[in-house]
Amino acid sequence: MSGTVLITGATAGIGAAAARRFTRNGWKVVATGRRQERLEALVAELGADKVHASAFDMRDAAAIDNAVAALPDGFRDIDVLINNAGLALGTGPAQDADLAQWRQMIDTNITGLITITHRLLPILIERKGAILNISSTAATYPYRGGNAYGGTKAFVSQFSLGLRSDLHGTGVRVTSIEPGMVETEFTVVRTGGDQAASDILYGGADPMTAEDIAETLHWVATQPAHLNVNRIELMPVSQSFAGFQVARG
Ligand code: NDP
Ligand code: 8X3
Repeated sequence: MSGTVLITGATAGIGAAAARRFTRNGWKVVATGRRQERLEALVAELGADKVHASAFDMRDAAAIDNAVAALPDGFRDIDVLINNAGLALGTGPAQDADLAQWRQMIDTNITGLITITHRLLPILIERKGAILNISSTAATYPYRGGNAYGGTKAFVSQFSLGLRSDLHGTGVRVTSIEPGMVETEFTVVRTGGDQAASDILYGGADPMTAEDIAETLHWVATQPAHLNVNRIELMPVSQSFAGFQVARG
């Protein structure tokens, strides 16, 4: 089974790996992200017949509208939307957080995601397509410094379930994908460019790879049309749960 998939945030990490995974099995990919040069490199690598680059900022609703309206023949019939673009900013506790960073996470991870979803719902319904939302284990398990990021991902998980309910009877499938630690550019972005911090976090941990999540996305997208995977939570074997904390006076 193949079709056309629109992947937000395909300039790096999970989104770029998903673009490679889906094209490998004959899918056409609309690849989005802010970094035009990375999208062009993906087109050069995978072929202009397979990948259409569409550069826009998820926080710009008009840009989303324009990009969807400008999709060329051969890339308009979106069967699968992978809502992957997103980020965490900051690792400190809420009381030390930068409000602008919280707002950027909400504008990208929530507002951008619902905007492109709303824009594409008519075509997804027409094509009995699928929506695969990248949430996170941070949606379910709080940790120090997770604050607004975890909140945005809790929204994504709950929005996925709500969409599924609203789309009842349309044939559109909805899945919330909830990964734990995946080594991508995520931590470099989160720390404002601190490659050493990223290397320390992932070092020796044998984290999941972007390709692991891309494989999962492809598997979910190619299940039979009568089967909906509601949610999937994944972690590397090296990661698990910690206990509650108690402050003593
Ligand atoms: P990367 O930083 O490697 O990739 C993030 C992608 O999101 C990039 O393509 C980036 O593109 C895009 N993006 C960010 N902000 C915007 C914006 N304003 N407009 C358009 N695109 C944007 O991280 P990951 O691949 O790890 O992250 C992908 C998703 O997976 C995110 O939603 C993240 O929260 C989630 N996730 C990641 C986990 C991890 O441990 N890595 C675990 C669980 C979930 P560009 O900068 O070019 O705009
Ligand atoms: C990314 C995973 O644990 O850094 O969503 O929040 S975590």
